[in-house]
Amino acid sequence: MSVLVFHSGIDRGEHWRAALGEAMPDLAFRDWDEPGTDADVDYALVWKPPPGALKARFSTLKAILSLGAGVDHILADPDLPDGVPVIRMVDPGLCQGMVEYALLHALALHRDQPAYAAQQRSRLWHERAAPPPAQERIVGVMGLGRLGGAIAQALAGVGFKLRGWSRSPRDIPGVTCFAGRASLPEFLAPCEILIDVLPATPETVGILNADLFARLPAGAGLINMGRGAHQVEADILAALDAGRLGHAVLDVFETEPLPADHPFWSHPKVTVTPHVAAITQPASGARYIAEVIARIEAGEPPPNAVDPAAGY
Ligand code: NDP
Ligand code: OXD
Repeated sequence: MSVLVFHSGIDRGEHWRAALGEAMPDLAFRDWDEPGTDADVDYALVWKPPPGALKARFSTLKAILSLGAGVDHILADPDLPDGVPVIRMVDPGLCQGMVEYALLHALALHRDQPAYAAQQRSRLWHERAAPPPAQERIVGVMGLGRLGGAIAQALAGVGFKLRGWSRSPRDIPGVTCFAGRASLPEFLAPCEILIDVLPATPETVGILNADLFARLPAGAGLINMGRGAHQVEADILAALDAGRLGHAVLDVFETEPLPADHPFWSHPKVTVTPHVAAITQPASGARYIAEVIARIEAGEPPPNAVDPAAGY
């Protein structure tokens, strides 16, 4: 029987205990603070584990399993156990949530919905310029992995003209793909709506900055559903105030929770959501964890292991 220890500030442990109990009846589930020995723990399923704790407490770990698709919350720990693989979450439920969020906000920006919402608050009946058909609207997706790839395909399915950008070349039907830093200006140039779904790595920190905004068409919409570490928030505010960006939909922030006095909260051109674009669904997430553990127990290489050099 394998033993799994669970840590998360947000996902409720009892849901995961039940879901993992169903997906893997022979797995012993232990909450982070539950009394018991640490000496027999095989797997740690975690979100934002306290720095240093995985190494200090668990000497027999076979893998660290991320509760989220992003692994920056684990790799930020400078003192991880040596040689223990970190595994990304790949959950269809999470992916569906990300696709829904991207569709919701890309369509809202496309149809000028934030401006109509502001007009309603002012009781103003005013027909704004009609939007072009989706087939004439160019949307760019930064990050074409499990989530970005699905988002790009879903947006192409609605009819938008899709461009995508990744580190290595990708081939996605209906999406014009660009790869590598050198291609970033060419990728950005016509994007009227830009969606960030990149992981936070040393290469992507601060990528949403004044220089990048200057390469977009004036008035472009921005959706950051990747990580707050990507965005230079002072540059977003300056670009919005200068009309360089038309509107920003932000799900992630440099500091989370977003401080109560942050200008984003009341900025008329900013939509704030509290890092909820998508969350891992315990039922489908548990089936994935069961599959990962079965592969490791069978002596196979773990799927979706993070490349520590690349940071994702
Ligand atoms: P993947 O690892 O599957 O994909 C990452 C993509 O980003 C790949 O296409 C990769 O390129 C690309 N990429 C990485 N580094 C660079 C770079 N330096 N330049 C260009 N492209 C780069 O990740 P997922 O799709 O599963 O998740 C993406 C991120 O979404 C997560 O890391 C997390 O930060 C965020 N997220 C946010 C959520 C929210 O609620 N807001 C929920 C879930 C995830 P390549 O294809 O060449 O490898
Ligand atoms: C994730 C997240 O990485 O929820 O899954 O941010």
